[in-house]
Amino acid sequence: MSENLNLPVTEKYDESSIQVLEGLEAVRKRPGMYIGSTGERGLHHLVYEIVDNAIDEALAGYCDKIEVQILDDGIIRVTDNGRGIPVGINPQKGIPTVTVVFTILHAGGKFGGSGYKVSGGLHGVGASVVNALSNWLEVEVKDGKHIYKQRYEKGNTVTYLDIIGDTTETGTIVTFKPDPTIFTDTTTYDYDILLTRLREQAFLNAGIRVVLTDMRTDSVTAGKSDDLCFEGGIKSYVEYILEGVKKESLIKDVIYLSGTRGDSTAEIALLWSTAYDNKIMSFANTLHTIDGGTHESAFRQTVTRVVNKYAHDFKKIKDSKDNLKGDDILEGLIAVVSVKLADAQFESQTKAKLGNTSIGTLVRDIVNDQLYKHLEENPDDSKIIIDKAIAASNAREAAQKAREASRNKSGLGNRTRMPEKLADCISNDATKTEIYIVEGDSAGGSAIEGRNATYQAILPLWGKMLNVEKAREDKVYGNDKLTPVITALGTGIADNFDIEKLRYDKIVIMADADVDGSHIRTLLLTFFFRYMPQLIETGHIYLAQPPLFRVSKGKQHFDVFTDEEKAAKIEELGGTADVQRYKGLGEMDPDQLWETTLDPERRTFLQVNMADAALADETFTILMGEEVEPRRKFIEDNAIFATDLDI
Ligand code: TTJ
Repeated sequence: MSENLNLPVTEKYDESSIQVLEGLEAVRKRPGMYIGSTGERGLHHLVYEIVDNAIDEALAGYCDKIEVQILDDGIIRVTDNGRGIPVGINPQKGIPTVTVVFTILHAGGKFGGSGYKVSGGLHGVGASVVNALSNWLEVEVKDGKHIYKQRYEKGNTVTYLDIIGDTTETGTIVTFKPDPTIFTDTTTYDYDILLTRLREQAFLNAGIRVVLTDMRTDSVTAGKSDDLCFEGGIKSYVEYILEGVKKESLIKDVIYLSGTRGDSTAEIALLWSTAYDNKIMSFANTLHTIDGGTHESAFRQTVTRVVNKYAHDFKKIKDSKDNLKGDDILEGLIAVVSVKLADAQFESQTKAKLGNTSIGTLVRDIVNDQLYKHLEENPDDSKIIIDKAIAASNAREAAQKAREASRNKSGLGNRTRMPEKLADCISNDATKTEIYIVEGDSAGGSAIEGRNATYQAILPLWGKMLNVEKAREDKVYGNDKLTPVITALGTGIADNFDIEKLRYDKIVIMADADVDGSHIRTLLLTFFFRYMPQLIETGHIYLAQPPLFRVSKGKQHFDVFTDEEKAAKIEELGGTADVQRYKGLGEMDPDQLWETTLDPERRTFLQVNMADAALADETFTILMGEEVEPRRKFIEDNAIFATDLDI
């Protein structure tokens, strides 16, 4: 131990630096502006903000290991073995740089400003936001001589930057507890959410090692640990996605293309697989651009152009024949497009669409030159890619014919016959009506009896649904499980989708809280996501939340949704009460179903949103693969892809 124990670092460091700093007040007032949301997503975002700083240090070449630990009591610890945040006095502010990093709001925040930071840029962006939104945060810095430590509460310094010991090591440790008065939905970290994002970072930053460990004693994932390090970078990412979808690669090796212009770089890894859809993941400054943007559209367009050009130049398709369509060329494509640039501009509501045009040009030039060259040099690959595109084109034309045939079958113009199973509502005011898609005939029967028939339609579904991911579009049209859903909604699907024809305002999936229920929910969500994404985008899809218990005392009844609520209610009733566990929707009588799940005054719905669905889609593909066990496990772990919404 050092004799400097608990001495302030410098005499200049006086009381004036221990005060509420204005910038952070703003963060606590409007947290959503800085971290997007105060829900589960925002809670996890705090970890990414801190880890990003350590990744910057790793990218600068000074750190080769980053540890993220989930501790009890909602606490997170991030450790790196970099140089350590500087502890010297910042000349502008007159306080240690590390204190500046955690207590002064930096410009260009992810959600406030327009740009994102780039690796090698300003360190500590976002750390002050995390600090402001934490009950407490402690930073320890090892600079090869001393161990420094400072503690903050709700963003305010509460101790000096103390020297608490000596060391020959270097690095930074940040430990924080998110403030439960800010994160009112949940303060429980989800191992798999963190894992997904950290894995993404490890793939996009080749060679960086990130170790995630669940140190909690009371977690379902307690003791779990993942050591993430991918020397192959985005090439490994493409292989990982391929493994996840349980498909085979059609070509020998992952194709890798890259280039630099000015201070922008683009890296692309791709292969063609036996899948029927494509999976193109794009990133800008390691942030997933879910809505794509200039880099992704340049990639799609140029791959299409290059394959067509090659096919014509080398007489693989007849001159007289039209170009192959983008969708057909891209069928089976698995690709990761990662660009890094200064001053990234993001568009769209979710800020997940890249707008910089110059990066599109860079991607276009790289694909034009390097992919064409690859096709020339690897004729075996080229033949397979073109044959696959031709097969896709034929399948698409067949599907189009099947679709036209099925549309003409009714022979009644716009009036389609409704499915036999549908108990439709009386009103046809599509701004007020609701359709419940119900798992199982017996629950369907109770729902039909219990509903408000003026506005509520019931469509019972039964048995295992079609696995959408494994089926081609032409099969989906003929499937007897999904056809009633398509017909009842009235919109058509895919290219023929027309929201104007939607027959209901709310589409409510109602299934049990067990594995089979999850299965049906997941499959329906997959189906909507793939074939009617506009329904999710416009907020029409909901998940019903049937209660799990009924707590009764005398004539009073209370329906509750969780074990915690049950315990709280019993307590409230004086410690004793009768508890009935609802085994499933099928066992509720019509009145109970009305009271708990159908009555607009009393029910709870979860609204499915596009961001959740997009995130879910990454896993859906894995989920819907051929192997049953991982799928079942995943469904059990993640039954819900939705955010809470009381209606
Ligand atoms: C800055 O330039 C001088 C040497 O140290 C550089 C730096 O800031 N390194 C650094 C910051 N390493 N690790 C961090 C860091 C790590 C965590 C976990 C959290 C934060 C906010 C910063």
